[in-house]
Amino acid sequence: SDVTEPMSPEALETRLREIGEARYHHRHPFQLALQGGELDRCQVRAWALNRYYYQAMIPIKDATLMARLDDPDWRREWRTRLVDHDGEAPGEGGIERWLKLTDGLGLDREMVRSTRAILPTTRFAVEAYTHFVRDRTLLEAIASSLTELFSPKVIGTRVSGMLEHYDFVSEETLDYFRPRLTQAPHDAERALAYVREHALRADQQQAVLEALVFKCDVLWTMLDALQHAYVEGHRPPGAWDGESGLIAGATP
Ligand code: PQQ
Repeated sequence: SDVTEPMSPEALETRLREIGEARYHHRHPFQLALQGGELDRCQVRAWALNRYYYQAMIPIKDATLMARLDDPDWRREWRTRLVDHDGEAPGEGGIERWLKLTDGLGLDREMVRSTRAILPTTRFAVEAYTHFVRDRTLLEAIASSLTELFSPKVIGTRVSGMLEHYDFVSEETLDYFRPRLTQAPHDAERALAYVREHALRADQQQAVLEALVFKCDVLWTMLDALQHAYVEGHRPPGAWDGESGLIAGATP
């Protein structure tokens, strides 16, 4: 229900956590299949290939957000997110570690980095996130990162499930996720502190709740696209064919 009277920061946080419990991608059928060992190697590869685009765009999203922060203390804090993903030197950072995952699954690096074989829905969902952060208020932009409050739990379940069920993944190939278990809680706590401090009016609190719903929808939609294309078998033209090439069809 809509926020009509301002809530306490505690009550706002409770509402945010309820949204995460109900709408975060830990409930998505594709996530359940991934962690439950129900996917084949091709479907796991499709997940890693598509999710690469999210990883690649996160630092661009965070650079856009940082450019709007007029407080040097907050910019300094937000900067660590860029370093986490881009590293301090070539060969380091989260994007590089994601490529180790796609390497480990036997995907061609050039194909992955080009993003040309990802699903159109993946592209649209990730772009919607970056545009949201660019176009909405700074408060909404920061609130949209709050899904990270819920990521350590889903990452833990995903990693242990994948290690248990798939002989084609190892701890080394899933190395991407290890630092996230400390980075994500830290980042989410800071974003939550910002939101609790700045969302004081009812309309601001409503906007914050809607920003989190929006972001849950981004993540959910990315998994819907994988389910449709690679579990139910409705691959759109131009999407990765499950082996090495693309479906026959015109590419730009
Ligand atoms: N979310 C952000 C963000 O919104 O700024 C950055 C990240 C996430 C990551 O770097 C992640 O690795 C990540 N991973 C998961 C996951 O594996 O389930 C979820 C999320 C998230 O909740 O948005 C992120």
